[in-house]
Amino acid sequence: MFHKILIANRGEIALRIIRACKELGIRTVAVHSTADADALHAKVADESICIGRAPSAESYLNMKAIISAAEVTDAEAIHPGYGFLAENAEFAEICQNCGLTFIGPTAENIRLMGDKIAGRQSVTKAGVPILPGTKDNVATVDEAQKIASEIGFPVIIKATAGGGGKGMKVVHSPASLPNLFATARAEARASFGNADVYIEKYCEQPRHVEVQILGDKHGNVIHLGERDCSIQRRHQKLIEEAPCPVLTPALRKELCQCAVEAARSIGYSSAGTMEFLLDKNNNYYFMEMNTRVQVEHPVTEMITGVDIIKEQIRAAYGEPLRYQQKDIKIQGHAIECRINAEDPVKFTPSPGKVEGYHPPGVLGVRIDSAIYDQYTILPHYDSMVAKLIVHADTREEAIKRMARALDEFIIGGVKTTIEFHQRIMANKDFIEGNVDTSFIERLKL
Ligand code: MV4
Repeated sequence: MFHKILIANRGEIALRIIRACKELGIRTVAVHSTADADALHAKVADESICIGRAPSAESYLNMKAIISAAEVTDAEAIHPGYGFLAENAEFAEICQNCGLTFIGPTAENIRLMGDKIAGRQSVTKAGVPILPGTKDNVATVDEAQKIASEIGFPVIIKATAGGGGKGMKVVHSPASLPNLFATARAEARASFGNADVYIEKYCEQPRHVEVQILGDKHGNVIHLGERDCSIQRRHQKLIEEAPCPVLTPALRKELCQCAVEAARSIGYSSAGTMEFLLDKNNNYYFMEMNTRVQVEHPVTEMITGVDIIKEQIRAAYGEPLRYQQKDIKIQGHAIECRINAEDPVKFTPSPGKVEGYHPPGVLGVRIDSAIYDQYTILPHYDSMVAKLIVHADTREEAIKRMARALDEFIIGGVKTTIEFHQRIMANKDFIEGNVDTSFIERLKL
């Protein structure tokens, strides 16, 4: 096994990876910005190195500084976590060229799935259903009009280099297309440095269902079931759960098998996620693949008992998966609430000093967080400060357990979204599993 891993991230995910390394007997190197000298990940790692100033571009996205830190400390591998450099194919390549193992898929797989058109085309070859749409970029308004009328309105314009919802435009009529097309291209260029867009049939009020994949370097690929991530606001997931409350066993089997075939067809060798839209009639369509470990991976860990990060590290080292598909048993129900240091109504950031920290506990309650009493939540980074995850025998019990845990959870000194989550746990539609991706927008608070 690796002797030493550098973790190119911060916050709860850096801590999560350090904990996995400790259990695997691997030494850890944390990297941190000047502003993060007091951050927990930098304190609990075996070594820690400052890699630049507070802005991410100068530190957590600073490839040269990170590679240098790995070289100075004799680390053999780099775990990128999520965000930052996790889906940067160039970084994965640089790691390999420097003799460092990138703990993730190959640069080719990252690049393939980073191009949303190429990703769509590639899974289609494995027999995975996609929504009707273009096989190439759409360059002009005329072309866009022609395609939209063929597919039928509403359509959605998406950035080819995008993902995660940025720069997407829903078009309901030919009259509104020219402006939205131009805006989509401009936003794509501004966000991704690439104005390319493509067009798909728009699926109304879908659920977001994604399948957790684990692959290794021996050609084995398994799934760990699905997660329902329909509770989102402006493309930020707020609550995730597993399993999806509306899938029948037969449909679950089909969807998960489909995701495995798609991953196998590209020789996927790490942890990854296939994202699908599930429409009102329970038709599913591939959206995109995330070639990283995700924020919401704990709900899958809770219902399967599989430590996804440890498996991902083992796979990167070249070990075969320790599980076959038949070993994976889904047990009970898990829910995760992302707790952000934000105004619970306006969702505006609320950084500042934590004054009083009292986490909930007892059976079936897990907290992934890197904050502590008197810690100062910084304005420079993501506002997520804790993930509260519960596990119970049934969905109904999991919701009750989450409500109880939220009631116990005290994060003083800053505003948090705890009270927002309390309202959701008491919401009739949520309790009945009657949600889709526009649930939050429709919510009357
Ligand atoms: C869609 C869609 C409807 N139809 N594609 C949002 C994130 C990005 N991965 C793709 N997204 C969507 N793609 C078609 N053809 C609706 C969304 C979407 C969405 C998807 C999942 C979760 C929340 C969402 C919120 C708005 C739109």
